[in-house]
Amino acid sequence: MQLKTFKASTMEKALFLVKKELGPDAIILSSRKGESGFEVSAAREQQPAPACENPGNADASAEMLNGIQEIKSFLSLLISSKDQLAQLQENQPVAELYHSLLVRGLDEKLVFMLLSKAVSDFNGDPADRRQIYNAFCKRFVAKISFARPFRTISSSSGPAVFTFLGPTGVGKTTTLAKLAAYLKIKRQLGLGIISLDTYRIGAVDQLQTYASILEVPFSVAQSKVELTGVLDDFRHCDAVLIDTTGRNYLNREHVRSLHSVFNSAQRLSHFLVLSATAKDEDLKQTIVHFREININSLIFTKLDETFHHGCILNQLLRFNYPISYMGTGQRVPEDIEPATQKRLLSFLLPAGNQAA
Ligand SMILES: Nc1nc2c(ncn2[C@@H]2O[C@H](COP(=O)(O)OP(=O)(O)OP(=O)(O)O)[C@@H](O)[C@H]2O)c(=O)[nH]1
Ligand SMILES: [Mg+2]
Repeated sequence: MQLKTFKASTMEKALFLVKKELGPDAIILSSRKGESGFEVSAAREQQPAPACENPGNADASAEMLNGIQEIKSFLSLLISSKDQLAQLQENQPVAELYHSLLVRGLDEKLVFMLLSKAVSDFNGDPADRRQIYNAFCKRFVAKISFARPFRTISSSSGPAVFTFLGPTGVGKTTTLAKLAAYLKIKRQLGLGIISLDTYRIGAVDQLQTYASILEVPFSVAQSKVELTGVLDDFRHCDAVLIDTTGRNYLNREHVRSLHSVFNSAQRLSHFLVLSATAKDEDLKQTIVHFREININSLIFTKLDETFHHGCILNQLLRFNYPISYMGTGQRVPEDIEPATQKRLLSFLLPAGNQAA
């Protein structure tokens, strides 16, 4: 809606200015006679933005349309199931659980859908909070998958190559170092480490330091061609870990330029590393942008820096990506753990609150 006030010496002149500037569909909101003449406030609906040839803007429009579509589908879900929603709200244990899950940062729509299904398991029979919670957890775990990306590494078929992708400062390099230590020390595998991050000052030194502590060969590549060459140098390794530059991946162009570095012929497993402290909507958009790259699994870091882990669960429920690891602190190599069902369930409600 575009709003404007017009001043003229007569009402006719003021109305003429309104029509001239806002067009014949302008709506008159108010008119009054002031000391210096007539004042008319008018409005008109904003014109839709013209179709745009810039691909960045086209992406933004597509995203906006997706967002609108999502709101529409949630509204129609709410309308079509309003009786169900009322029932959920009337049922005290269900309503309590519903609100506790929202407080933990879970998405309202996802909770509503899972909880409605959990309640439907009881066919109208009364159920206490524990029974409903258990039914909810059953539905929840059925939607989440886990990846164990290093389980199948074998030296016979050439190196297994893993990349660490994700936004700035989420812990890509630190996570790579933690997992490199695990592969080298616990699994006794022959490793190679490559840095593609020549963008940030000090990034190469940071990773090189970890590589030399672990006594793992290290190389830097600045282009697709160089990466192919370095991977060839590491062909006798069991596994190769590749660090990448952190960028603002809310900008889809950055994902595209990252993607262009990888050769589609190379068999790469991509970890998308995300911070548990990021906002739900930003995580969602980042994952949407990474759809162009064949993501193998998600890694969430900085679990220790937040009390509410709902945003992790939201992404796992929304997207089909499995979760592999979780970073729980700054210490290398200690602060990392494989994601498990038990641990994710502990994020739903604080212990002690689950059975109450
Ligand atoms: N608390 C906490 N800090 C972490 C964790 N993982 C990494 N960090 C810290 O986050 C900061 C950034 O870590 P990096 O590994 O450099 O992050 P990055 O994604 O490689 O950063 P860029 O390469 O600049 O995009 C460092 O201070 C790490 O110690 C974690 O699980 N918990
Ligand atoms: Mg880094």
